Amino acid sequence: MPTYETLLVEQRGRVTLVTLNRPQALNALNSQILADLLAAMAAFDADPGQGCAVITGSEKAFAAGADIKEMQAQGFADMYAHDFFAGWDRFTKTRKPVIAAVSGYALGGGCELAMMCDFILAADSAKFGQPEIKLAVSPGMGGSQRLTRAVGKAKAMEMCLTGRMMDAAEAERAGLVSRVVPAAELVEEAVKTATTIAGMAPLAVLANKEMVNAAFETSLAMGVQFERRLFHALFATEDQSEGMSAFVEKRAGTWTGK
Ligand code: CO8
Repeated sequence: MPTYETLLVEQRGRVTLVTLNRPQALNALNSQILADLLAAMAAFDADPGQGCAVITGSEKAFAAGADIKEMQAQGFADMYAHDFFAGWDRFTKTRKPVIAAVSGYALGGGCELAMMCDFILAADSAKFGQPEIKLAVSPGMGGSQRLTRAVGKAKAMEMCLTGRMMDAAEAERAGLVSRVVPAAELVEEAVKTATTIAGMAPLAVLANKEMVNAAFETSLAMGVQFERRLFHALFATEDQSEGMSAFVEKRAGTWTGK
């Protein structure tokens, strides 16, 4: 297993558990964390023994934003010439599912990273916010778009314009997180959920992720068509025949990933 400067990565069966590890900066997302996360996600995607990833932070902070100290001295020319933050788009190209397990602060880039994952499990201590406006900037890693799609215009606009935080209960009501669990059980629950996903037929997992994501990029008719074609395509897999035979024969299916 490679080691990373800013991450702890361990494999729990078919689940890759990635812990953001810059405690001195409340896991603020600097260029090193981005480089490490991209490398860890590429290794996860390429490993046929791994089926689902969990990204978590510390009890106090999932991540308190992009690294303000790294951005402080930058001007427009540097930001534009280097297309600052564009690397995060590569994170969203991870093909296998990634769950964000959020405890404590998920602010600015931290909230945006959580929203780049496929879904968010929140500890009851979680706090979500886009406070960039207080620094006289704005979300820069997709927050204005993903938050709006997740919780609707009213809440997204209020949060971006005031920088107010949402607690876990409000985030669940608003549809930002899939579930809230006690903080002490967060990582265990996320790994359990990831283990369930990693136990499914691998091609069906990829297809399900791809079609849900298509809902954000297409019209309803195109999305329904895309879903149906992928559904048809799954009937070309060995695992589809195994899955349906196993059901009829009242036994558990075993998957080949083919
Ligand atoms: N960047 C760098 N360092 C940070 C960050 C951050 N985002 N957040 C916290 N830290 C550091 C603090 O500076 C402090 O370091 P030190 O001990 O050296 O002073 C250490 O982490 C601990 O933080 P605090 O002492 O502040 O801890 P508290 O418990 O008092 O407060 C908070 C916790 C409320 C989370 C507080 O740290 C905070 O408000 N942090 C900043 C939150 C924020 O504004 N996040 C948004 C950042 S901007 C962003 O994410 C996207 C910008 C998009 C720009 C677009 C460009 C293209």
